[in-house]
Amino acid sequence: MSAEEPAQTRKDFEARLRGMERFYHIHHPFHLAMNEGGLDAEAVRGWVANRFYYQIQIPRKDAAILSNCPDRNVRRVWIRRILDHDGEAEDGEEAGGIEAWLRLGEAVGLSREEILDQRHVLPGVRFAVDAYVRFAQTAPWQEAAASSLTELFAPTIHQKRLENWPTLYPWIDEAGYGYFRRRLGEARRDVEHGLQLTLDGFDTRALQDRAVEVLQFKLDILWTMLDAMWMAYVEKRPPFAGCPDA
Ligand code: AHQ
Repeated sequence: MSAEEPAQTRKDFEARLRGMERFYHIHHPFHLAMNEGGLDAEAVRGWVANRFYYQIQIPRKDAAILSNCPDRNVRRVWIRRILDHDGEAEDGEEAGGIEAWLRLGEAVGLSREEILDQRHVLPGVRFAVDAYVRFAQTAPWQEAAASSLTELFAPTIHQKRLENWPTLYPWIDEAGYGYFRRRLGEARRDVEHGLQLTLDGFDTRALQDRAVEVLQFKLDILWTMLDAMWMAYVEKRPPFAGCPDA
C-alpha cells in the first residue's frame, strides 16, 4: 500500500471488515464438527472448559481498553461489557456471563471446581488468550477496540448452537444455553459501538489497513484456540501425548 493512497469510503471500509468473515472460526473444522454433531462429550466439555479461560479474560481485556482510553463518552459505553461478563450480583439473573458460562459447564457435565481451577486449559489456548489481553494492555485503545469486531460474525455462531445443540447433543441440559441467548443481543449491541468507533477513528488508508491487520490478529487468536482443542479433543493428542512418562 503506497503512503499516498486515499482512504476507502466508510462503506468500502466496512465491507472490507465484514469480508473477513471468511476467516472467522465458525469455519474451523472444530466448529464444523460441533455444528454437525461430530464432537464427543469429552470434546464438548473440553471446549467449554477452555473457552471459560477466554470468557474470564474478556473483562480484563475490556478494563485494559478503559484504562488506556481518555474519552469519557467512549468509556461510559464500553464499561457495559465488563458488567455483562462480571455481572452485578453474586448469583441469579444479574450474575452475568461468566456465571452463565459456569452453568453451561455444569450442563455439559463439568464441575464448577474443575472449570474454575483451569485444570483443562490447554497451553495453546492460554497463550492465544493471554496474547489478546496483552494486546489490549499495550496497543492503542482504538486498535484494541477494533480487535473486538470479530463479534460482527458472532450472532450466527451463537444462533447455530441454540438451534443445533438440543438435537445434536440431547444429553446437554438446556438450562446451560442461557449464555448463548444473552450474547445474541449483547454482541449485536457491542459490535455496533465498536464498528462506529473503528469507522470513525481509522480514517486514512494506512489506518484502515492497520484495522484490517488488527482484526486478522484477533481472527488468528480464535482460530489458534480451536487448533489446540482439535489436537487434544478430536485427534485425542493432547500436549506431550506419547512422550515418555507423559
Ligand atoms: O462470548 C464471547 C464474548 O463474550 C466475546 C467478547 C468479544 C471481544 O471483546 O473480543 N468477542 C467475544 C466472543 C464470544 N464468543 C465467541 C464464540 O464463538 O462463542 C465469539 C467471540 C468473538 O467473536 O470475538
